[in-house]
Amino acid sequence: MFKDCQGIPYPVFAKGLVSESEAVNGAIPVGSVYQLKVILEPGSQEPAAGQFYMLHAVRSDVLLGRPISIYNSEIITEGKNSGCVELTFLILLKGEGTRELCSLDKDDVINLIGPCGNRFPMPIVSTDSTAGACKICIVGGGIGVAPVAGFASTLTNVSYDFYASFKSGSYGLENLKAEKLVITTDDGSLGIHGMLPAALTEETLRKENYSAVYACGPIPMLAYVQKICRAAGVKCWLSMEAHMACGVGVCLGCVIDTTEGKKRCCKEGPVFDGDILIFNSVTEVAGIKVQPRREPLAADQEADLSVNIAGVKFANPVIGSSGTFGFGTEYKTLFDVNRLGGISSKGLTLEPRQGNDGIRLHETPSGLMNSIGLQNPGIPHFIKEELPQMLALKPVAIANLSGSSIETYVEGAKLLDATDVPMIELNISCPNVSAGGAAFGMTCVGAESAVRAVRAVTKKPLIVKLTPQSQELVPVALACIKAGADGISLCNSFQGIAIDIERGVPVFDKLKAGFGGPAVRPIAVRLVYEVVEAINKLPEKERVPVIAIGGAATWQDAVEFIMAGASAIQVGTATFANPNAMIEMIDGLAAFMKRKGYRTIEEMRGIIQK
Ligand code: RRO
Repeated sequence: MFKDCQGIPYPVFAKGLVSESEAVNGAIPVGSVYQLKVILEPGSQEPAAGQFYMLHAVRSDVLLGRPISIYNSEIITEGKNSGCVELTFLILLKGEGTRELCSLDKDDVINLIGPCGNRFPMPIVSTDSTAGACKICIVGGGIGVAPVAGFASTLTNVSYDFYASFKSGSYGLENLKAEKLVITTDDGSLGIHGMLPAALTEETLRKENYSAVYACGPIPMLAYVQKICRAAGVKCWLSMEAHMACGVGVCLGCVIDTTEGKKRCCKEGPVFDGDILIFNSVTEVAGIKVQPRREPLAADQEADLSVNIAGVKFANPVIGSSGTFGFGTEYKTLFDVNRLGGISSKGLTLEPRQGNDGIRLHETPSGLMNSIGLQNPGIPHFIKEELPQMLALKPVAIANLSGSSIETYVEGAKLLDATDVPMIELNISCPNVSAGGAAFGMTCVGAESAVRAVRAVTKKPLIVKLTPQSQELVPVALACIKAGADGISLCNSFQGIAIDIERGVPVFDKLKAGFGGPAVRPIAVRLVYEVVEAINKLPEKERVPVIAIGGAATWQDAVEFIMAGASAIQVGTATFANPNAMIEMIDGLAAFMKRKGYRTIEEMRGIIQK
């Protein structure tokens, strides 16, 4: 047993066995909150009320465990697990990590780090009968009910009132022995219609003569509890939540602001003396600035997803990325490709090419390396065989033009110029060829000369696809615009090396290979941001749109790129794993814009730039 001098157990790394996992009754929407019971190994210690565990499924697609508060803990008294600790957690389905935890089945094994953090201080019970009431007040908001309900169930000889606030419905209140249980719901589905202030105010605190308040819930609710407690002169203990990686105080990711400086939620918390917590204004949540609230679009109004790129109208901003979508028809039987905004062809050269020898694909955690080497049927073949099929589809057809020299780029551009293809994407960023490709995109001089030469032979809208490998990416982008680019797409794949450690050789014949997929997304978002930031400084008539490329897989990723300043998003690797990824992206984008009141992509575009 590891405990500190106050008897609070220290965390250990352990395996637990799931004994029960089911959706809780009463939560709305149904299935949004799960109850997970986990049996710890024999000899494990019981946690104290207020502590939490980092929970991580053994087979998991997320990197880190998720901090989940204890709802209940007890020692099993019968059966083969007699003497073992059984923990109960209530888990709100929020993202991938919690979805995994909620999908666990009985007898699944789970990794736990815990119990973590401090505990709720026990109320002081007065033995002096003349001292008056010492009833405490317990407040839970949403999933924050779990730790405070867990705390309430450990109280003996202490009377308490319990205030529970939910958006809709209620859960987690079954074991309470409150003198008074007050429920509020935002939608009026249960109890008092409204939020916590509809039931608990400074006056209530005074009238009920509470000796202390214990609360856990959303930040605005805790800020309110702090405010009324201060006004009424009542002590409050607030259980806080923060993003964390380790749970044991080393990652320093979960700090929150207090009058005594930054404190770690996992170590000095999660329960804090309410007096020391600093809550910021309504334009911030947990220290993070937020955009002013927007009204959703009317029920009968849909967001307009269409975008105009270099004079070409796209029905929506989602484009199948070059090299991952062939010529548009290959995916036709897998999903409705006509719903896409655009399709960029495989990189094309004047002459047909066989591409590279050896291994061409290599998967990494969250990424895909490739060394295809510009295999393509050649532009004349493309024009005769593939382009007509691309043009017959609804999405805007984009011809991705590559070459090994200025001359071959120019000859290819001339051929494409004579077709009906509505847009050319000039690829000066292929990482996998010995001549041309990324060599042009690395420097301003190289990029400018390629763009100028191609611009001279075609009036078609010209998007230039850049490499993230350039040390001067922003100047390269500006040089392309100066030379006549109508838009920029970035970024092509990053360069990486993979090694076959058993054979002691590089995985790829050409040693280096292109690297893309979700792993690169945050870097791509930064590069898009920086290029858009530079473009925004140009005179208005010289500004061009930016198409983001780099690991986008979900609608949330698309929103992120648009908020960084992109006008559209190309999706590559994600389609291989989930052919529906782009459809889900379009639908999710529309739903998000409706919910957030964005009528057009332009209204949302670049909002973090402003
Ligand atoms: O064919 C390729 O190896 C390739 C190309 Br053309 C490109 O532009 N980007 C990439 O990652 N691979």
